[in-house]
Amino acid sequence: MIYKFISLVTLCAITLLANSAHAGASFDQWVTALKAEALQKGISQETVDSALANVKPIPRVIELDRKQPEGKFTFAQYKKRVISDARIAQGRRLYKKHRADLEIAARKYGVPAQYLVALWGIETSYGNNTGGFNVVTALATLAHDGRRSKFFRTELINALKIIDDGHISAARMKGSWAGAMGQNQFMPSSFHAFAVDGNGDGQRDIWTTLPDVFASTANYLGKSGWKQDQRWGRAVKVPQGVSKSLTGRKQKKTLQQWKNMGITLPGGHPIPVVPGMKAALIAPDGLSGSTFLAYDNFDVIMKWNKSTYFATSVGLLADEIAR
Ligand SMILES: [Ca+2]
Repeated sequence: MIYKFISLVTLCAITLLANSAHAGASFDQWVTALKAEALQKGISQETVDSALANVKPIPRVIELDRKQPEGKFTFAQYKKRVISDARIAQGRRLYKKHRADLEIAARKYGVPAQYLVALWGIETSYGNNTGGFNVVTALATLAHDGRRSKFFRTELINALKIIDDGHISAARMKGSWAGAMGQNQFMPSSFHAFAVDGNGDGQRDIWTTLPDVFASTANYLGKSGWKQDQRWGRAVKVPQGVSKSLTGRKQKKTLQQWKNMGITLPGGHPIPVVPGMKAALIAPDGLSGSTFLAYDNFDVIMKWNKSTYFATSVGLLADEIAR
């Protein structure tokens, strides 16, 4: 009874403090309540104390959160930045260099290796740009801030759990300003759902162990419904007269129907038709820009990042890497 009473009081305190964050509760008070919540959720005292010792908000994180560059680029501009010749060349080199580890992950989870390399390349430039922020501090900053407190607070508790499980130390847990971690930029919740131990050492290390990075990415896509006998989609040519109203990811038609409308490969050859297989017509810059038929795997990539620009670029880079 007494325990119940105490935990109820603690809970009320947590709720009060969480709700009053944007009303001006001091950051230190907020951290105190967070520590109580973390302990209650089974994270050890040692982890809570060490990971949250001296944690202070990072002003730069708030600044970056306020000015996200959504919708600033056309797809043509975005693609030029994301799929540079240098990135393609490096992707091909790394594909060869890490072929053995990539193939193990590809076979086990049923996702072709070029997609694992493409995601690695686009997320962090093949591990070169994983973000220099301490994930716990960045997430604490955003969870305290108030704009999306609930989401980031959950991610912060998830991050503490990863540290507590011994996969990485708090100091080495680096990521983006928004808490996306390691070489494939998993949020802590994705880490719990999809990160796997590729090299069998007992740790799921998406920061420095490439077999773990590849296996975790492959597991994410595999569990999200990847169809290994299909591509992501392909570039196509759309004839005059096809209505813009037919474009968009939700409007699927069979490949035969698209073919009947005169859609061809970019060079004018007929598109391959698999009976019953459906695709959506994607035109990120309108029908006068680049156009694509997107298959079911396109939707799987969209689960990773809900952006048509992103999914199309992953597909195109994967094709270039495997070419
Ligand atoms: Ca491992």
